[in-house]
Amino acid sequence: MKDTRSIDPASLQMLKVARDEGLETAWDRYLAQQPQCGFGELGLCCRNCNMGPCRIDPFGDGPQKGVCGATGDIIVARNLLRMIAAGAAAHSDHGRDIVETLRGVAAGEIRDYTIKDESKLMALAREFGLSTEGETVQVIAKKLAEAALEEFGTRKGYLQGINRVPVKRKEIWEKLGITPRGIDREVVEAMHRTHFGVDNDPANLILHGLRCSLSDGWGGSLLATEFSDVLFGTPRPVRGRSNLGVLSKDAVNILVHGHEPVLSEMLVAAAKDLALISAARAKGASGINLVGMCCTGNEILMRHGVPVAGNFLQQELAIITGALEAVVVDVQCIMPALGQLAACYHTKFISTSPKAKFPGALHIPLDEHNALETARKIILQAIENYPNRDQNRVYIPEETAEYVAGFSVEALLNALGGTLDPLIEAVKNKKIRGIAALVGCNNPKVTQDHSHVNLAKALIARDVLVVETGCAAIASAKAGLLLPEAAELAGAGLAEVCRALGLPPVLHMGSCVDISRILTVAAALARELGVDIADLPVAGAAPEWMSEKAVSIGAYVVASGIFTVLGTVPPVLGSNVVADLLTRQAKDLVGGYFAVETDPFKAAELVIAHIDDKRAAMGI
Ligand code: BF8
Repeated sequence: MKDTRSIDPASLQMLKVARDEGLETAWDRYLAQQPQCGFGELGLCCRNCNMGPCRIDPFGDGPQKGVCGATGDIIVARNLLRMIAAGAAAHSDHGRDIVETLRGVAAGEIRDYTIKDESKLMALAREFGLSTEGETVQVIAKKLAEAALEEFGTRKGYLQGINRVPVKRKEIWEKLGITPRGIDREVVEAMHRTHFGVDNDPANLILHGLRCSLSDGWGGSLLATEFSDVLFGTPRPVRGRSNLGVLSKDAVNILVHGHEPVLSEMLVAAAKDLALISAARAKGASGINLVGMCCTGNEILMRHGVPVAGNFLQQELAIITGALEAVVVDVQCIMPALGQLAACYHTKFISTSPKAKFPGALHIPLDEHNALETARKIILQAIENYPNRDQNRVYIPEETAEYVAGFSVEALLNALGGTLDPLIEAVKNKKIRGIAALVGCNNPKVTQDHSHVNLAKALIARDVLVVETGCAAIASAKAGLLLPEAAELAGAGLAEVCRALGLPPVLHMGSCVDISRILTVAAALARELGVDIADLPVAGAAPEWMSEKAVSIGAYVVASGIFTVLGTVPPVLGSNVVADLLTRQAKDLVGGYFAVETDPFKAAELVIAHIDDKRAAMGI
């Protein structure tokens, strides 16, 4: 019988190895959870106070109210707002860490990093209204970082990032009272409103969810992206390889997994250290092979072309290759199962963030003030571990595919010759029908990569330019869609544009916080055309999403005016009121709205119909 857990041959091979070795993965644990809690699936259980937990009977026979009197509509809306708040907090706390690193570098307290993109630093300083005249780079960087830290608890009215959006969009947010004021403030207010006995109006709760998510997209995520570019360099097109076949049979394999580039940048530098390479050789290895996974993988892939071993559902499979000397993690999307699994092999599971400790992990905290030394220490741990590898248990799938990544806004503009005009022209003359942003995770509820790859293929075949981030982009990398040669899979118009500009039809724009790059391009296109973002022939999709961060992303993309298709069902179906708000009323309120479609081919039709509607409305 066909194994429907993945379409990725490397993953399928590793799942066979897992079965033969009697090892469990997320797919097994997902099966063991069946049937999953129906109340939870519908969003109808509430644990917000200790009179509960309460749950609402969706069939109408049992209780229709919690002990406090909360209806299903209130409970579903409160639960969704908490998901958004958690997702926004994760992205934004990541952003804060990057800003604080820049502040430390500028103040001379952190010495192992330098400012890699001074012109971006200057551009951001101007954007923040800071005077740069006669100031040193260090002073400007310090002022900028301090101004950016203000964004988290600002009292000046609203977030700086909002100034990027067209006036029409700002007016919509103002009218609805959802202009984000401060990043931390919106998250705190979300928690306050969902505390017992505060906000009990589903629409009011959802509107704050939109505001909270906007503080992520146009705040925390935007700062994470922009300040990472300043510190580590703005990505430029770069070639590399993807999938588990990037692991080496004879080198010390180190997998970096998580999200923040602060440590992974140092690991990239340390892995080139000749003394460490010699130490690896002295242990019988051919060298050091640093590879990435998930979004920290995307960060170093975008800036250095570091190989990416896979996306979210491959984190356990990478360990099961038996070829990893170390898995090094920081924060987010790291399965707590990794410690126990690593113990079945010689693999060292190393956690590095004081915020994220795991069972079975060796904790080597990253000290930003001594970051290179921390990175060297971690790499030495992996080198020391190489002789413990049992080569008889090593199985590395051969699958790899080349990618071209690194499409920051600046790189895209560069490819277009310095302005958005060629892109606008191509859209106007319908060589490019529209633009779709495909983002998000893997989820064992659906076949790994199936929806990502098939949705991307279906869209490019119909001349929709696809831009991607996160695990969606890694799925496309593995499927060979991030190469200029993939233009042959595109419709005639898109293929012509790709060939003329040397671009792939699917552009990798970075990690999940880098969806802010996509927002920036959408806002710039709208401003150029004198329209609102909601008027553009643009759509979003999260075909295999699973995390709370993805809920925040979906919310800010919709609140920014962009129609978004979800490929896994969000826990809101317990409330017709909330489902109707998200899938219908949102269109009138903010221009964007959600659809849920689990079939990627049907999802492609929804995206294309939306794009065609927008084209017709614009008269193009
Ligand atoms: O932030 S796509 S599984 S890795 S949440 Fe996580 Fe989802 Fe992957 Fe990156 Ni984004």
